[in-house]
Amino acid sequence: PPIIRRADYQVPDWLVPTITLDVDLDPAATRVRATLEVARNGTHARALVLDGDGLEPLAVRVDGANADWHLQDGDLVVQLSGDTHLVETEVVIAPERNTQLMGLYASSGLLCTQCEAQGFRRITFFPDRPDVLSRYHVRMAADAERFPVLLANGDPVAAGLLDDGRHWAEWNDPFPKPCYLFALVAGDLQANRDTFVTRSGREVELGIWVRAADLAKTDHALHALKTSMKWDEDVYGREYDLDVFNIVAVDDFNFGAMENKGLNIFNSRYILADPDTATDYDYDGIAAVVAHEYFHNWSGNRVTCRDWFQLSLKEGFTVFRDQGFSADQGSAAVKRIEDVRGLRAAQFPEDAGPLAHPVRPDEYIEISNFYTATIYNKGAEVIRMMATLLGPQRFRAGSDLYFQRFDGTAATVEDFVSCMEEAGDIDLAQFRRWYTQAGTPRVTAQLRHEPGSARAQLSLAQAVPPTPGQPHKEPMVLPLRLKLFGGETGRALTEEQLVTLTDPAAEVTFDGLAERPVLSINRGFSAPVIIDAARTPADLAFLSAHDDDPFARYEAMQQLMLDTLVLSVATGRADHRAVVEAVGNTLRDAALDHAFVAEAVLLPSESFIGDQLAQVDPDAIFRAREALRAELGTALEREWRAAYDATEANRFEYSPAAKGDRRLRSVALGYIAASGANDAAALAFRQFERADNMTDRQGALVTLAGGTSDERVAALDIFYNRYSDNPLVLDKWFQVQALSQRDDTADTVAELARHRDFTLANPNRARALVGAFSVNQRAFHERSGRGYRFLADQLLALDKLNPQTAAKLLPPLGRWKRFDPARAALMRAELERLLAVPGLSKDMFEQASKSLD
Ligand code: HT7
Ligand code: ZN
Repeated sequence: PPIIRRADYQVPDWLVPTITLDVDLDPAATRVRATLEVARNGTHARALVLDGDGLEPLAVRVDGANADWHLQDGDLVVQLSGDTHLVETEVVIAPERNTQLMGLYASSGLLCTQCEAQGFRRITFFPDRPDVLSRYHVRMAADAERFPVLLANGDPVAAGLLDDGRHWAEWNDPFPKPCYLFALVAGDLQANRDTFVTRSGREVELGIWVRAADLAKTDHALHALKTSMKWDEDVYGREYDLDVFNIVAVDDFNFGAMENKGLNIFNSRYILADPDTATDYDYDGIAAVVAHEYFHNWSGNRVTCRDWFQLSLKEGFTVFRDQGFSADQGSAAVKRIEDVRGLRAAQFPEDAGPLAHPVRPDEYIEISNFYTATIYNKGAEVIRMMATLLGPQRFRAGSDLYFQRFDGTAATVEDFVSCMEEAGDIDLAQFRRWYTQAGTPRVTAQLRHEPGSARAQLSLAQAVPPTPGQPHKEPMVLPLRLKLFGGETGRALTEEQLVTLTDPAAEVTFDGLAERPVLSINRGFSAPVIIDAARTPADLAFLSAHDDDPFARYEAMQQLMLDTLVLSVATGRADHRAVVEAVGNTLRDAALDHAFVAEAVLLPSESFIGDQLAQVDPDAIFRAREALRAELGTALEREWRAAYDATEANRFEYSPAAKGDRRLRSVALGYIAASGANDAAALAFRQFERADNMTDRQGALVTLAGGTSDERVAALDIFYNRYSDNPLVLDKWFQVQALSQRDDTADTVAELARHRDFTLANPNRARALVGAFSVNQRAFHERSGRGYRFLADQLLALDKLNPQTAAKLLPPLGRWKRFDPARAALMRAELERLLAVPGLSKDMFEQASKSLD
């Protein structure tokens, strides 16, 4: 398959100022008539090329007459003589046979679209690129009984009945948009409605559209929508611009959600919630994704991307915006901890592996493979660093300038950075390397203290590792927030300062320090780097108790746990004393909020421990981690039980404090079970049965599912029977088992893949079983290699239905270089097996071939 290169970008030959779509909807045969006003862009004699994917033109007319056209690799090539023409095309498509879930497809009885990145070309012939912006007028017709609701982008214009049991509706979107933001929905839906009055007085009709039976589960999403609309006005000065804003929830969706102009389409898992079926994690995810898609109305829709290499322009910025929103709704420190944990779990391994790519990539084969943690989460960290360097006022000025200057256009990362530079009066020339160089920088920090002269010297050095195609790296701009604390008194010895490392190495001197200082560095995770600061267990334990930045306290505890575990994996000998003491101190500190305590006492994941090692030994890591868990459980059993009892609630409430209690309660339960206490399974089962909410119920189920008790089987059966008609909760049932630490998880997962409720056709279900299993380090890397075989088998089956979702599940197989030669050979063999299959999608080809390098 061809490689698309950023350097080859050319402006479009033809623009399409307006498009009228007439869509006669039917699941088996939908007729799409498109009328495009086309305008030659510049002086050239090139034909009009309209992208098409699987389309057959039934008619092509230019200015009302039959046209001179041909098909080339699925695209429609039309010879045109003048500078402006009216081009009409007609095609018939079959949404019910669309298993890729790109373009127009059917999901649980409704018809909906997904066009980002390149789905519009599966609906009609069009220049499917984000820098062609058009005004859309859409007329659709459908059976009135099966599809009583007809929605599209923009504002509704007119609607009426036809005489054959069908009805029609017309929608008009006044804002020019790229075709990836086009959407329509037809279905038997009901709306949870409300209004929002913008700060300039525009009244916006809001609607969250779902099946009637799900209506009661939409209040949280609606509340999150209104809160986000207000937040974007207050924090970024961004106001909504249409008279309606609709969200539709669908069951089959390749991603989390989609920001189509005025008509967001969501994976139902990011809309539907009630206490009985959704965890706090689900509730938080819903608010974050609702906010994210809403924020795209400005960062993505009003200002869009020139080409797909600029994807992080909208995604990195919008993630940064949604992170800020979520931080403002509860504990900012806990939110930062969660975001950093996510970055380390998903983005750091990506940056260290064969699929590493810069935040602004230089080339791709299939763009949907680039909706990655690097584009989204590292992209957000890059924006965060600019915000740190500029400070809040100048950052806001930069954002205002960007929105004002590029409103209604398709912009580049360079445009964004230039606005920050201009408004911030700052030189970001070297900083731009964050967009061009892949790989996670590593910073070594060494603090030396001379008591005699009361001076401390901090030596900093940075290195960016080689990544595919980038063997040599230049130094980056690394904003590091740091502070010194007195090792004996615990006093702050300095103010927090921002040291920006730009050279390969630098020295920072601190005077007037009679007391031995302890270094707190990269506070708030001010730079997305790996810090190697060689601090003793005692100093880390000290910081975990005394640092005045909660994030830094968490970091110190994590580092202490990591150092302990890495040593124990490497030497087989374990000294758990410092961790036990530090965790005990945290548990006994009554001033700490429970959500923070729950985060702080969690051990690093097996994968993250593996990331610290030259070669991953999954069994040794599992043993070392379990041993520490057991010791923490036993040594602090009194504290865990106290925490468990103190966090019992009478009634469900969704508030930061109640969420923190539930989180800590489940963590405490896990440690009580790890201690081997006789009553642990009974305790978990009691929690499972008495819970009035899914957080507590799932927390108990996770603990039981990892053990060998009789209660485990009972709880899994009860859970299944209770929720067998709720697909989102059944996903949890599959996922909990796929993540289990039991010895027989690989067998269980193979069995579950044959379960009557398992299907690869639904991406959520595929991810719940196959995706979860492949990140279960111990089970997936079982020495026999059957985990690898299982994944490859599932990928091959899924590739035939939905290549995009299949390709996104492949990366765990590509981590073979990190494992011992026997495992590496088995993993490579599966990648080679995939590549040898005739008809493999280009999505899978790109992921598998790059993973073999
Ligand atoms: N911008 C949206 C991306 C998206 C997507 C990409 C590939 C295939 C399917 C997709 N559905 C949605 C989501 C977002 O970042 O807001
Ligand atoms: Zn997004």
